[in-house]
Amino acid sequence: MAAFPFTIAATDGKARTGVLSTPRGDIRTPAFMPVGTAGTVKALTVEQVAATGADILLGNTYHLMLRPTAERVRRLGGLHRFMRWEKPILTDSGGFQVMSLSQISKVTEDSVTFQSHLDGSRHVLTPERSIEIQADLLGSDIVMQLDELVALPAERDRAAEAMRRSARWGQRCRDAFGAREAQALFAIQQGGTDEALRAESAERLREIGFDGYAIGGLAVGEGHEAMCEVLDYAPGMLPAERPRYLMGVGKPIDIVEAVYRGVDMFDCVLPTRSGRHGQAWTWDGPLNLKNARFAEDEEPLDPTIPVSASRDYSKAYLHHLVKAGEILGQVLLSWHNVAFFQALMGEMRAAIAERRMEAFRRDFAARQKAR
Ligand code: PRF
Repeated sequence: MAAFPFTIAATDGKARTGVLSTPRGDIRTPAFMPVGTAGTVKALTVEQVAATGADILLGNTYHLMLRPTAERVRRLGGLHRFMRWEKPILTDSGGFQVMSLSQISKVTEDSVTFQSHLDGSRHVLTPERSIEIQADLLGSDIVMQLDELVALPAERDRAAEAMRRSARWGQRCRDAFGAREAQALFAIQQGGTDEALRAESAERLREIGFDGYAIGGLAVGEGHEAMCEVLDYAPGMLPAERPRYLMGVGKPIDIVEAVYRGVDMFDCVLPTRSGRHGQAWTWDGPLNLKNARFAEDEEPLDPTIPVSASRDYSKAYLHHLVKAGEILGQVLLSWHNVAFFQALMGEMRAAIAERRMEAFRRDFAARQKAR
């Protein structure tokens, strides 16, 4: 029995729109999950995040286990209560963050050992410990399996080894997770840019059986074209009746291309990170609010997006805040960007339901390139 019902309301080519139902609320797909790494979507209150229309946030095992520790979050009532977000949370398992953030890491068949980027202290993550942290201590709604990944370009043997170890860790995560009514466990496909390795990964994971399937190991330096090539075949290797999640992606154009190819869920730090650096995402591509051309531009970023950051503040004011290094500039641009990403997902859900995804994709790509 699948933990969370996933209802596909409409398809258009390979693209799908539907709802993943959880006890904490519905997730409309295609969905974008703002990243709340350390128990906060950086610079935003949960009320501001909710106003963007986000149905679900992402949290990180790696960061929370180091600070304030998963045990402390548990004592304080779990991650939802701690950060005051009552809607669904998906947590990443830690494998990717260990590789990208920790000072030293060593992977064996049993575990990954790493040194904290905060204070150099030594920590161990096993598949079983990652599940305990996510499911029992943080209280995540969607738990990700622990995986191992390699930086691209990788030797085929290295990519194969990491993919097979990830599949074995997937089985250990499945066993540790057991059967739960109110929480779901997602697998992570690996295999680099090799079609046969991706197929083997998908087959092993399908055999184990999960509530959803992620595509991992992309957006790690291979470039947009190479990623799209993998996305031409990878989603189709995963069960059509369960949600497919492309981890850590991406730019609006990457997300549109992935939805077109059958992906249902996304997460990325881009809207908040670029907001903190003075960048605003729009239908006409990214704007750098530091640019002098906005100094006396009285128009808002987008009057159709239903948060004040997008609708009510002038670009001239945002330009001033960014130039002056004011913290409110980071808040408003982060807020606008998260709201823009939600608006983009909403437009794609409508385009798929109305069977005009092909035209949406073409028009979107043309407008993003305009600048
Ligand atoms: N695995 C995990 N988290 C991730 C990734 C992955 O491959 C990626 C790759 N883009 C982002 N986040 N566990």
